[in-house]
Amino acid sequence: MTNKIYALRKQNGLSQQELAERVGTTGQQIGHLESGRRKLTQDWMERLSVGLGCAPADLLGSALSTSKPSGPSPKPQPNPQPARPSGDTAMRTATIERRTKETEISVTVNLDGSGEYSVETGIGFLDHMLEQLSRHSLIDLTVRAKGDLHIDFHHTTEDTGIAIGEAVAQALGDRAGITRYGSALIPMDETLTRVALDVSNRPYLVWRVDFSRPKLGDMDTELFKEWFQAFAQSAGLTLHVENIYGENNHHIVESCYKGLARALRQALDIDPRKSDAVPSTKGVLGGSL
Ligand SMILES: [Mn+2]
Repeated sequence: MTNKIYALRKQNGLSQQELAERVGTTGQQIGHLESGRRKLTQDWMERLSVGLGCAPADLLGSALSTSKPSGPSPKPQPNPQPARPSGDTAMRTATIERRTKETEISVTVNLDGSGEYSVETGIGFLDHMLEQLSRHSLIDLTVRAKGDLHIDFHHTTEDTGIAIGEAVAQALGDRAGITRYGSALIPMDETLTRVALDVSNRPYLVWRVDFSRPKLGDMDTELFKEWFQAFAQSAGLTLHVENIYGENNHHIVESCYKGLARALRQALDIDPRKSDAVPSTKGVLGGSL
């Protein structure tokens, strides 16, 4: 990290979204600024320093410096980053780089995150869905995808599902300690969708979702099933998604992603009563797919 935005934001106890609201931008831009993907110009330094209660120059330098800023200093937080609930200190994070002739994708996940995301797939609507997935699962998610969008969105959509699923599977390791099952019932205005899943390492998708329009934005609605299939396969999920009723196609697909997010949040959580055991009478859920 080449600047201290992240460290100062954590000191202030702010999410990316909260800081974004203070300085009049999006959470995604804050992510880009933190990672150095967006240049930290004088203008950005001035805006961010107001949001973070420091001097503009305090934003420069390496992360985690303890030197006191000269301006009004933010209150230190006693425990800004609570550890995961079990005694296990292993980080449930993973980074996947996936490169084919059709797509180049990198994905980073932190299963014990706070729902911070930075997503760029080149497909606006897919970005919107993956941001919902992160926000509502509390999985921190970074996605960079460059695909052959001049052909169509199929490869990029499917391969993004594969890469995010692989990252989740890798971060889960032997799947010890997880709750394993999760479900959610998600209303969005006139729409109601049910998602149930088992982090079983037995990939299976049941998809009972119909769309009345062929496209949302520039994206073919038939591609959403491809994304869910790819994700279930590579993450090792038994995944059932059913739109019970609904009319608006945007609501229908968004409720599917939010349902997946909520069900994942439940299923991936460490079960405090059984945090050291693999939740199967077979004793095994893990292993590479
Ligand atoms: Mn939406």
